[in-house]
Amino acid sequence: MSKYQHLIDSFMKELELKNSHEPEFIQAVEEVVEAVIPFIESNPKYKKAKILERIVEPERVIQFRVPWISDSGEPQVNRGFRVEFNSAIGPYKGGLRFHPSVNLSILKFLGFEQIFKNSLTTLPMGGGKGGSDFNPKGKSDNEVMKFCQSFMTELSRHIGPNTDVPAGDIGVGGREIGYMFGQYKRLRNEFTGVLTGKGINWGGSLIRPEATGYGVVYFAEKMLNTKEDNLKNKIVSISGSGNVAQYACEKCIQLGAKVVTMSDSKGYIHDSDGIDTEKLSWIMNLKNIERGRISEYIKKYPKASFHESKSPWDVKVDLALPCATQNELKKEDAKLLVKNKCIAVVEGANMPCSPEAISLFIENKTLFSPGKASNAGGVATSGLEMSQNSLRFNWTREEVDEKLHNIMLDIHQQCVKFGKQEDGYIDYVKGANIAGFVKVADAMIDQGIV
Ligand code: NDP
Ligand code: 2IT
Repeated sequence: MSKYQHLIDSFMKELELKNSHEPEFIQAVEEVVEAVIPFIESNPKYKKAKILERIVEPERVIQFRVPWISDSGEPQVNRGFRVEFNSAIGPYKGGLRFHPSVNLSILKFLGFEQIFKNSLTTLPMGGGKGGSDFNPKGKSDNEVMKFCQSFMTELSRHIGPNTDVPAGDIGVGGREIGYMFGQYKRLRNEFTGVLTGKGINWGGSLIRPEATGYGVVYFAEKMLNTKEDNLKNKIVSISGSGNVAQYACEKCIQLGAKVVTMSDSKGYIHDSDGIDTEKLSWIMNLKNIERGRISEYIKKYPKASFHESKSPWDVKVDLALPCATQNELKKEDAKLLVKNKCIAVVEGANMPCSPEAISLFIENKTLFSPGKASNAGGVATSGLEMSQNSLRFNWTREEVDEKLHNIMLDIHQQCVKFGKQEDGYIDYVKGANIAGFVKVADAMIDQGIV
């Protein structure tokens, strides 16, 4: 146990009292606090300025009613949110999630993690997150458009290219960003970079759709390089089959690895022959155009199997990339991965591994990267989209990809700087949290008590 445990415990006790109905938020703070309190104890200026106490309070939380009318003519109502968490190093920046599970706890955890992730990207972006408990599944395009327009009618009062720049997340992709951008432009009569993840013909950046998944795999490759290893011929399990999972799979294939699983909330498919480029493009069409279920894969590829209501972590692999959602990989799953000699677990989703699972990886010296480091390529490329919008200029695919690659290497370097242990093991959780914290904390000190 850390000699700082009593300080960590008393900080967490106070936080839990104030946020007792927010388990995900408490979980996200605890990870940061465990890494940062020992660092703060040897850097008292942060303690004196009460940075930790201030950084866990969002600068602003906006909650609003989102009324809309379904195709059958019935009035509907959802809850909309934007958590503007921290603007010390730039405008609030972070995605919007549309999923029935969305509540304030989930958005505060995501907004809080976004502060440190955005800091790690080296770009000037503060932290924010928003969304709604709206469920896009089973809705017509017209219903999704009606919802997005109503959601943006209120959100537009609070955001702007120099204030707060939302993007996508679970349930929010190109279609939803398009409808929201259209409504913002109509209300404000201005064409600005107020959202990222825009279409390529109207201000979007090349590589933004691919960026999170590609970034995860660039980061994974770098982690393996620290062990004089690489992705070639590695067996990989991926969870999820959405944006992050699809492009993580694509980059794994390009770098010579074999991806054997993908999943959705109903279960996972296992294809021991590997998901190749042709199979992946079938999955992309299924998920992005037909909006179908991953279980349909076994009808098309009968040699594969479908495992209902299960996660893929019982499959023996060299690398595991959880790319679906929070707390999808628990202690029991971690035990199986460790037993099966998995070399690295690289988070593509935000907080997919439970704290107990993470402890197990670190105890066993399994390479482990937290999402705030390994999935930062998405928001980093959003930052590049903002720069291109300001310049009124577009970089080529190769230029953006190279910048993304360099940013992921830089993040890796920052993790090594603060996370390398005496025995050479790199504690990426410690490294990412301290590196992300320092830049924001220094900016907060410079800007006074605001
Ligand atoms: P998508 O909506 O494109 O895909 C989400 C995938 O995760 C789907 O396969 C979905 O299955 C599955 N999923 C969602 N909720 C659950 C659940 N409760 N249990 C099991 N599976 C679930 O989202 P993204 O790919 O964009 O996001 C995935 C993760 O990556 C999230 O944690 C997000 O915060 C994170 N992330 C995303 C970034 C981005 O740029 N998009 C950037 C950085 C992180 P189903 O279809 O059945 O719901
Ligand atoms: O979690 C994330 O980093 C995202 N969903 C992307 C945010 C962004 O602003 O691109």
